[in-house]
Amino acid sequence: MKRREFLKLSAIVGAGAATPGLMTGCASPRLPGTGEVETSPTVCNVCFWRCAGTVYKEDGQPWKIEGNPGDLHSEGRFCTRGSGGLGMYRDPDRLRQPMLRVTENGRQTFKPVSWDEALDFIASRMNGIAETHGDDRLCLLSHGVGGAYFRRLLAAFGSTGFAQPSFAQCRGPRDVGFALTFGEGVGSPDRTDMEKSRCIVLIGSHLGENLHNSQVQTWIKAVANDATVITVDPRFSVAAGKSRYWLPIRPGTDMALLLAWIHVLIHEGLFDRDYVARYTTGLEQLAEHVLPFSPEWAFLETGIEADLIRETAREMARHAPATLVHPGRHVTWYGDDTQRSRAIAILSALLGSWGREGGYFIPESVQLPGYPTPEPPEPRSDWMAEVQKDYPLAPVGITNVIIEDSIGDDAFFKGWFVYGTNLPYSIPASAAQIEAAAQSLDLLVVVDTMPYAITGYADVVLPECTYLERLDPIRNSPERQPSLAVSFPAFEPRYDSKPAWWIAKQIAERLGLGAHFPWDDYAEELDWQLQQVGSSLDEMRRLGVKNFPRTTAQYFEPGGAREFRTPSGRIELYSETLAAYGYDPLPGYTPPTRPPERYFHLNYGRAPAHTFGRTINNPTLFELMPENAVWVNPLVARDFGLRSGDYVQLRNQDGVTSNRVRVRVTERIRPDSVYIVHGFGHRDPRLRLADQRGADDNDLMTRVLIDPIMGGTGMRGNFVTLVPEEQLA
Ligand code: MGD
Ligand code: SF4
Repeated sequence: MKRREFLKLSAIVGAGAATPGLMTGCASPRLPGTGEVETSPTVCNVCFWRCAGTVYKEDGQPWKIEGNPGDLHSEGRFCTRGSGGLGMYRDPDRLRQPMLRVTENGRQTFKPVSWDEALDFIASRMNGIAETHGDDRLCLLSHGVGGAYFRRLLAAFGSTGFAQPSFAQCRGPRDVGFALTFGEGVGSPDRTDMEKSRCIVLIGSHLGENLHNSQVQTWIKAVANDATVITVDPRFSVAAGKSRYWLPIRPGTDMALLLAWIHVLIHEGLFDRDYVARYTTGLEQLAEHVLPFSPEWAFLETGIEADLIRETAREMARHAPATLVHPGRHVTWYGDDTQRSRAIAILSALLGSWGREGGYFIPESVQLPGYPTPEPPEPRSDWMAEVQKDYPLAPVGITNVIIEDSIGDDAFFKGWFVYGTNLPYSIPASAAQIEAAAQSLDLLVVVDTMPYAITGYADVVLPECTYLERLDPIRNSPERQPSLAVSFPAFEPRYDSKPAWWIAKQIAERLGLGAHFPWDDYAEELDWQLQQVGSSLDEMRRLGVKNFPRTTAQYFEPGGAREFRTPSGRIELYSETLAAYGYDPLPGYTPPTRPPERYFHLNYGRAPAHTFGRTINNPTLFELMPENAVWVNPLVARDFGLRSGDYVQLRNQDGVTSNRVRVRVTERIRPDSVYIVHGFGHRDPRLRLADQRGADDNDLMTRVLIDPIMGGTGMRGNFVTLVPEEQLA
């Protein structure tokens, strides 16, 4: 028998029949304002931007959530998704009680158990792993604020293995590429100074569909102030519709455009000479390197007219340094992503916009001390040196590499804690590897609010309560204006769910590590931290958000000297570090593979109503967008005999086929590509709204282009064809 059979929770969790009102979120709407209204401060967790807001209850019942007007980080407003946060609390398909994998009558199944039983099991398996393999063999795969408590728990135990998909599946290449150039990354929230930009270049950043709230608001302000927007996207995105220039680039050729822009700036002498001389190193090598990459050469690769490449480069230079070449966010595309991010960083340095008004500002957060806890033990091994030895320039854990290194008897990792991340739907082509890892691991704990696919591999499933029912770590985002925000529970936890801090503390106590959580209630830790900076939990309960004065400059001192955290102390146009590790010290161009006949680039992105797959079952947000559609150019539609509203399946180059998905015929997509919104296509009856709705892009990404510098999973090298409904078996 398999060590772990994939189990669906449906038979066991027993949510009962769906209550129509709860499922759709449209139970007879109450007339607001007629009852007793109570409010409590919150920090939104529908995505990880962490906007501060207020939860309103009327007669003890959930009413609405709004932005906190005092919060500069969210500009006082919530986005579509944040406003639908109550749906997470209401979702009737939530996990309800701890579940333990057991074998009954020769078959594996999940059994509802008490918290004590579940936590005792985990502690005992952890001790078993420590005895057999060592206390350094556990790792945390996490996405979300509550991961911090499990990180503390595992570090106290002796295990520091840790990774989040936000690195290797998302923004890792830009953080590494910018750090190699400027000595520091872009960070999160992105330090883009768009409100003051006079020219904004969006390379596949589909702002307006990508709703990182305050970022979109500052971009809209720039548009209203008549800033020039140049959008590079094979698709006519929302951002393209607001732009002076839309460059419908051939997919995967952005590097050619970037090199041509750098060529124009250098060879027409349009770069910021003073800034480059004062702060950078490597201009000569760069100038020689980009000599062949003329706009005429780039036209043949990108399909963008040479004159338009020159004109847009001159427009960028005209507004510099208030020109923001946006770094992108989800940038794991074609496997050359660190180098493409380097090219964006180099372009920004030539424009003199790093550290300058209208370009990239210098962020500041509050100097908030951590709560005093005992020093964790020195880990007995350096897991990064062992597991990630092929990627010495990756500063943090690489999810896909950790998964690989959990397979087989010789694997380094023997136990996983998975917090708030549905791995098979967030890491491309990972299902088989996760399945293989599940056969090797001695312990797999999943902590989540919902019965996502990853729970099917777990030994133990622990139901966390939602952000509306718990205290979370203090929000202290690096921003223009330092501020703190605290999220208070607006409701008691539903069912038998618990906050992650409680879960981690209970496990720690069973392992004799209770000193690392030295309080009865997490509120004590938060209050202590707040007191160190002249505030308190009581004050934050009144305010929700507290702004602090800046103590450092927001931009470089004009004409001042500056030390960068690179080996040379300067901005490195030419990277000695890359050269030393055997990589190209300057970004080069590799043409992407073209789709086979009657296949198309699989393009994907976000939609305003959803946060990847995690909100599709949210009853409120589901109503706004219940399924995705595949965008198809009219020429392609005619060729395949399709009309808007028809259903097709997508089949990729390796024969993997999606759920059925509706066609949307539109000129807004190039004929060599199709486009779907990411996050749909769940296949689990336990998610009663999301199940079988739309197509899953992740499943179709079987060709993964690994970034040789930081190990990220390039996802845009996949092709699909359309299988009309009548051709389906
Ligand atoms: P990407 O997913 O990288 O977007 O958002 P972004 O970083 O802005 O890119 C999507 C865009 O890239 C699409 O418009 C697509 O047409 C274009 N594109 C595809 N191929 C190419 C190409 O070869 N060249 C160029 N130039 N463009 C191309 C992701 C960001 O969004 C992230 S990482 C997170 S975590 C947040 N998630 C999120 C969400 O889930 N929902 C909503 N509503 N907003 C979100 N904001 C954030
Ligand atoms: Fe919530 Fe939207 Fe802010 Fe994300 S951007 S934290 S979903 S309000």
